[in-house]
Amino acid sequence: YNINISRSEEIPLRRTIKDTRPETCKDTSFNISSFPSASVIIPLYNEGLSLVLRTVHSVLDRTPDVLLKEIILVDDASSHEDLGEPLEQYVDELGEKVKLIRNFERQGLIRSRLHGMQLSRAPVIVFLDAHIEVNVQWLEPILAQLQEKPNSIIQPFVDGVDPDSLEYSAPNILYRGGLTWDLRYVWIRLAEHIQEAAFRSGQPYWTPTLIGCALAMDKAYFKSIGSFDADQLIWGGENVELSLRTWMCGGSLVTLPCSRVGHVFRPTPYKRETPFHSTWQKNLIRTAEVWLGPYKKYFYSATSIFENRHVNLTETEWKSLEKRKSLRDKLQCKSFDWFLREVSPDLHPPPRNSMQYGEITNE
Ligand SMILES: [Mn+2]
Repeated sequence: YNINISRSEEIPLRRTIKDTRPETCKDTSFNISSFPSASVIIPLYNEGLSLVLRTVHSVLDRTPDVLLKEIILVDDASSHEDLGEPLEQYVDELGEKVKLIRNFERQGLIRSRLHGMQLSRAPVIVFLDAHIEVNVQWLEPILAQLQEKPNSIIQPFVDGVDPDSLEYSAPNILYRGGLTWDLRYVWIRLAEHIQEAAFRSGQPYWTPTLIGCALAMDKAYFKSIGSFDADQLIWGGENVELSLRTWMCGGSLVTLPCSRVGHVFRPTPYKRETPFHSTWQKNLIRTAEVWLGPYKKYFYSATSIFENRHVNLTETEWKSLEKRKSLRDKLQCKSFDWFLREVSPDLHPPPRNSMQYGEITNE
């Protein structure tokens, strides 16, 4: 599932990319001396080496030195040989800002991010996938937003990088992140007039859910709302859990049209196996149990149509949910009902007296 390295080497690890920001962003100047610095945390698991290096170089090249505390690469026990010694040697040559730490055993994306965060030294943290290229002046709008509203979690505007040609391109629409009853992230196209206004002003706009490949936050705030659920497994659903928790517990999620990062969209090994592999499914069960309240029945109805419907939590896993429930109570978070009404009106509950939930397919 990795991009063929020899082919992608033809595109240099450091390159000029298309500045996809709305025009208005290009005139903005920032008083960066007042900004906090950021630690960029990048977990990787059997990623194409050139993709990892392109991610790292893009951050080094397009972030003011004074704002970048460090880049922490967290290798999640990859088995690819070029992520061993060759990566280590390369990282050594990049100077002391770039660090490489390794998990002895596979921990998954979620715990790798938490591991990186524990070692980070800056007040702001940015989580990036290992197949990203950040664009011009990507960090400054994030830091400005966090300075103004520390209780927001930021999603830069996600552009696309083509998995075959590595061509960088912006989608021609603006979107918000939405939600389905089986707790998947979906793209919601914004109304034309909202898109136009956002393009014209470059102003931040809110989003119900995060896509997950790039996110930034004030570390103290992130910890205060329970960072990630460390009992979630490997990968999947952590973006939805964090989204619901942030909104319901008094924070907000915003997307910044002026902060652009390109993400390589491609099938991941996980997604290839089944749309809902069992660890992802378990993570979603955790999310539904803690955050959906009486609406969780719709989640269970919606997921029963998928292959892995027999997935269940173990007794220990059920027990570990208590920590998250008491966190929810301690933070006095609002109800899912409130979330539906105020944040995600696009997600309609099925009619109250409905008898079946499913889908119709053509043979
Ligand atoms: Mn990704």
